[in-house]
Amino acid sequence: MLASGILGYTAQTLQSVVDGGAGAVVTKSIGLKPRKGYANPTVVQTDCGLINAMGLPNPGIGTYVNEIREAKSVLDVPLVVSIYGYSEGEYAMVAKKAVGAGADAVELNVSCPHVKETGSEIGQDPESLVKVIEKVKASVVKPVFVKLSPNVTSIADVADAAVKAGADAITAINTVRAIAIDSDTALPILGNRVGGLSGPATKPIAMRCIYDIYERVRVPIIGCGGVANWRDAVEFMLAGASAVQIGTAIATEGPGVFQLVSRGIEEYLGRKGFRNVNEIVGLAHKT
Ligand code: RRO
Repeated sequence: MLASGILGYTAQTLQSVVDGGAGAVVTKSIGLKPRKGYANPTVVQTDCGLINAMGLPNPGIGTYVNEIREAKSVLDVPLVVSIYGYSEGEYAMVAKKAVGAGADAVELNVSCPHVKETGSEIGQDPESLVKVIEKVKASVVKPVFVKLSPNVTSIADVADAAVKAGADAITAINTVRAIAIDSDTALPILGNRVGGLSGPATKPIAMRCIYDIYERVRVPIIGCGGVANWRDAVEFMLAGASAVQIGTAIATEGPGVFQLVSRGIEEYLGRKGFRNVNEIVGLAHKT
């Protein structure tokens, strides 16, 4: 699946990812009202991944429903709409509009690492998290994924609370809080100063999160964080992921990365004598 945040605004960019072999796509996070996002620079490249602080730029669901309808008319894979809000009522309203326009599922972003009063401020507080999920579940009939932050003491506890509140799947993980400083200016590089790290450096963190969550809950886990090739994807599945999302690797490998990963997984299954991916999900937990 395409991870939220990359190439996820328009039907055309989503289609380009499907052409590259993605089996499902997730949009950029959409809220109730338009949001401009932070001042540039919003992305910085490090030697182990990207740090971004976009600041949730989006046109708001009122406008974005047209893009959802357009995407549904051209895409032949499931469309997941990522959603954020500042209250449970906002999350529910956006979810309802997204599903009304054709979303096949919603992914609740309760894990943006740096936007105040939404994102991880909700995901790090089990009481708020439960309220958001219960309200969204009561408002839509489509599956509700919940995307969690690694910036917590126990992601398994958060996943457990999410599943008890009705989450149909857990996406793990959003980016890891990070900062880059320029030695010449002696200042942080990003406009927002603090951002979220994605890419290769986050893979072992995501692996541990998936592993911990798999030990606690019984809903599908969608692994996200540093997947760039089939071996990464297989390792995520062995840790407990039923599916994987790819984002940052599109910047380094191109959209064809999805096809390479899918083919590589199939070849691995064949070589090892497995009939399908279900046979490897969580295999690393066997003693
Ligand atoms: O827009 C962003 O800056 C952003 C979001 Br909403 C998120 O969930 N994760 C991230 O790394 N950046």
